[in-house]
Amino acid sequence: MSKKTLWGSASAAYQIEGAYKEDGKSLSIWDNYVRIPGKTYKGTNGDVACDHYHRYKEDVKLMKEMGLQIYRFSIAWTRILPNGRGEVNQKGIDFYNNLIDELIANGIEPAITIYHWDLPQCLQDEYGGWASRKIIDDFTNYASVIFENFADRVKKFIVMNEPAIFINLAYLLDLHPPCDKDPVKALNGYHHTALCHAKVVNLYKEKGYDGIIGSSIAFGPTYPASDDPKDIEANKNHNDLHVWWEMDIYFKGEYPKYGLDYYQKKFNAPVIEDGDYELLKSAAKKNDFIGINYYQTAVIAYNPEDGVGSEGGKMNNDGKKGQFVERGIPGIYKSIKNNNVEYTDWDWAIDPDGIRYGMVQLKERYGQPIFISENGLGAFDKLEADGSINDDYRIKFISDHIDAIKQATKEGVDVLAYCTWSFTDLLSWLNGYQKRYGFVHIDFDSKDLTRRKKKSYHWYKDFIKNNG
Ligand code: BGP
Repeated sequence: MSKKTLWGSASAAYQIEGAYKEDGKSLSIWDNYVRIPGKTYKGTNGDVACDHYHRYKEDVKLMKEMGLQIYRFSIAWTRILPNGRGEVNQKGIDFYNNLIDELIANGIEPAITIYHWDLPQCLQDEYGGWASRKIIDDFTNYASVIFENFADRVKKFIVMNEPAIFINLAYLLDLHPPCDKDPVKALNGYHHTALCHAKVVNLYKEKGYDGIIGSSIAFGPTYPASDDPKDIEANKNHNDLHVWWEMDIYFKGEYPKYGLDYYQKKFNAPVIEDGDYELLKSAAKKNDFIGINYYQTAVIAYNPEDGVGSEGGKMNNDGKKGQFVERGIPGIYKSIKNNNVEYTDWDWAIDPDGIRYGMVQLKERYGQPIFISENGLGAFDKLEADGSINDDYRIKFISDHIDAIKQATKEGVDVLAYCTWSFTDLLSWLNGYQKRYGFVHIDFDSKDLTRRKKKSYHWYKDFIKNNG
């Protein structure tokens, strides 16, 4: 393992901060969406969440005691620019300044995610948010406010978190705000995220800040279902429509040809304006790392003309295992169950070797260092009568993935940092508080949101102490 790999954890503003309308913060699309009946598991929301806004010192103290080397968190746009643009809210800036200073004082490197899904509602209302190119100027301005205020002390920036997830769940699957099903908006929206990333990377470099910058993609490597040439071709086509589609435009500045032909023919989208490729390519060259959030792999098979579509079944957001459904594009591909691996209670495939396999692919395709910005296990944890939480399954999950990462480094992959998802338990967007990821248990039923160290907390602490 490269000596410089930093061991850390990650979070996102909406999932931990709470204080959803305090100190001048305006409402984001998530603050409103969670109030629509039936949208989230049992109507859970982030109004209070972990109350990290008021308790960040206690959380940082726990990080320090663990020996965490890097902590990735996101900025809530609505805290620092309540109108989306214009007047800066000093109280929002103060909160993040305090958090950054507290981290640094405790020997933990802060890493900022600029956008982790909580768009100001006012920009959604004004011009339709990500569906409009107007987002580009507002986003770049928002990023510039972040750089001006925090880049003196923060040296690692992740511009976008999982753009394909927030776009596709909003514009294809009706599962994220603004729930506006329209494949053209999905394709254009994704293109706009890439343009925002590119503008912000260029801005950061032009201003000469002395840190590194990239974006994080939800990376799910895939295997063909068999050695049948039809499955192998289906897998290749799937990746050109999704996996490489999502990555190439960020890290090469172009779309895979098969995917572009398919989407242009079918939807006449995305709309690519003069100068877009130039911008995207110039930023791809300056990008410092590829961020990946790795949870699982998929198996891809050929899908006959009368086969499954992208609809059907519901998403497992209650943790009742066994709700996996095949989805795909008739005549092209479908994703099927992997019978060689175990699944979590939320039907996510557990495949540690997949992260090695995927990172080696990324090294060959892009040749850039990798920042693992999320990896972790969502599970039901049991709080024992004596206050202990014995999450041996999480220890196994994380240590198996770290072993695979070590193997990848032997195969030449440069890993800058590894951040688990997550440090404390937090709100899972659609799955409520019962799907837990943290090293630190939070008793969401108790009034004071008691923090307790899980068994995995002590394990990761020892692991970091011994440098892996
Ligand atoms: C990623 C998000 C995180 C986090 C994680 C776990 O997609 O970037 O914010 O939520 O997945 O997902 P979930 O909470 O759905 O289990």
